[in-house]
Amino acid sequence: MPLDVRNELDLSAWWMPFTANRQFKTAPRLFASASGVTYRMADGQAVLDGTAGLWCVNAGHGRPEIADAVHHQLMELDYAPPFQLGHSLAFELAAKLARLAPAGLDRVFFTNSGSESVETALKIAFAYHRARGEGQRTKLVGRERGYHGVNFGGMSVGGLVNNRRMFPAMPYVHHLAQTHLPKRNGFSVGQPEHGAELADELERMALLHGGETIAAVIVEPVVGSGGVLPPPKGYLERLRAICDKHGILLIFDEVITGFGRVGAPFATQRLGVTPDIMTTAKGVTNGVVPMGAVFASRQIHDAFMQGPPEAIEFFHGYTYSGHPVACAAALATLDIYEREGLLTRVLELEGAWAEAIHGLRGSPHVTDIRNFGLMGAIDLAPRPGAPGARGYAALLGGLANGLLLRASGDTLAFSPPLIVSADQIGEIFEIVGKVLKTID
Ligand code: PXG
Repeated sequence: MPLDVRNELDLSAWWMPFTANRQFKTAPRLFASASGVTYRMADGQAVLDGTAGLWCVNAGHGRPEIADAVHHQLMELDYAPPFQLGHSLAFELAAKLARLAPAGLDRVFFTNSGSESVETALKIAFAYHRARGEGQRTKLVGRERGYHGVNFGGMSVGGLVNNRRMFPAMPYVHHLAQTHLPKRNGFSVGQPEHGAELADELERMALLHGGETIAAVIVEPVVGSGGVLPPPKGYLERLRAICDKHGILLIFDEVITGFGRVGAPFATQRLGVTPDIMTTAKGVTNGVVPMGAVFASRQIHDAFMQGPPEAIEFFHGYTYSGHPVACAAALATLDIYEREGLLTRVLELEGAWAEAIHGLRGSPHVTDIRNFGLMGAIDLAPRPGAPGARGYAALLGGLANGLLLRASGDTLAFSPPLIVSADQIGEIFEIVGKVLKTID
């Protein structure tokens, strides 16, 4: 029996995140169950998951192997403190993750979310420089349209105005220009041709502030929340070179792009540019138990390991760092990824993906389309005087037609589970095409 949510549920107490609470509570949209690439809503409607939850359910929903591993772990060892003590699963998982990462990025610090991974990475960067006698490196560089979670460091380096305007940000943070150049790169398939020179702003900042005062630069190798912006060809290479010239650490935030989303374990491998630190979360457990993992280079890690061996090297960590249940979920998830070839499956799908999404060029309201790996975005022209209204109408239209898409302002984003079939990809964009014709 479908649940009559407004009569049977008290909706008032949960202050919902990133949500128009009052609007939502007048017409709540509740998920009831999920399996494979399909959600079922509380009203009984089946909905194709065009977003892998929130870019996280990479192996699809309802995987029994993960459920069994979690249940087993809860009964075996439900919790263990991670400070000055340990348990074997966290070591096993860290070793497995290190083998997936690019050579050299093989030291792993566990967190519980993408936001915590970012804070951890920024703190590693500051503490690394300090350990080497370069404590004057107090500045950070982020980028416009970047999203690095919601805690103070991540918010400060982030570049989405609505996430920043209500709060005081950290000082000494500068931002590179965003890389979306629709006039030069409109409707690019994959990495756009133009814009590598935007990375040279980092050189300008180094000249202005002193390169030796900048601790780190953080970017998403492919921007996710900010609207799926693949890096212009040559851009990340230039950023890497400028960082090397000035001793600045390069951090890739791979919270979305990690774990197969772009056809390789991590985007760094697909794009051929290696950072010094890499942040991950989401797909590490298929989204089913909160967890994040920060990868640091051997060189960075070893710089901490210099003092007396009884000294704690890094005063940082969380009650739930390396939580046994999260580790069990992650190990079962990595097994699925490996067994089903999911970390590279996108290489087979991305041609069909690109063709399907770019097939909507010319549909009503569409001003740009972008894709990379199994990520895609469609920009809609905003309704005059009502930015975001058309995107929201598309979200509702998608749901009514059996598709979950992500609307961020007037940009529609797509990132289905990596088990999606070519037919389902066709279905996703068929529904989007239909919705675009019906919304005004
Ligand atoms: N970095 C990146 C690149 C992310 O995409 C975070 C950090 C923060 O992760 P947590 O686990 O703290 O939420 C993210 C999160 C969207 C959307 O609509 C994307 C995220 C979160 C919420 C919404 O695109 N990504």
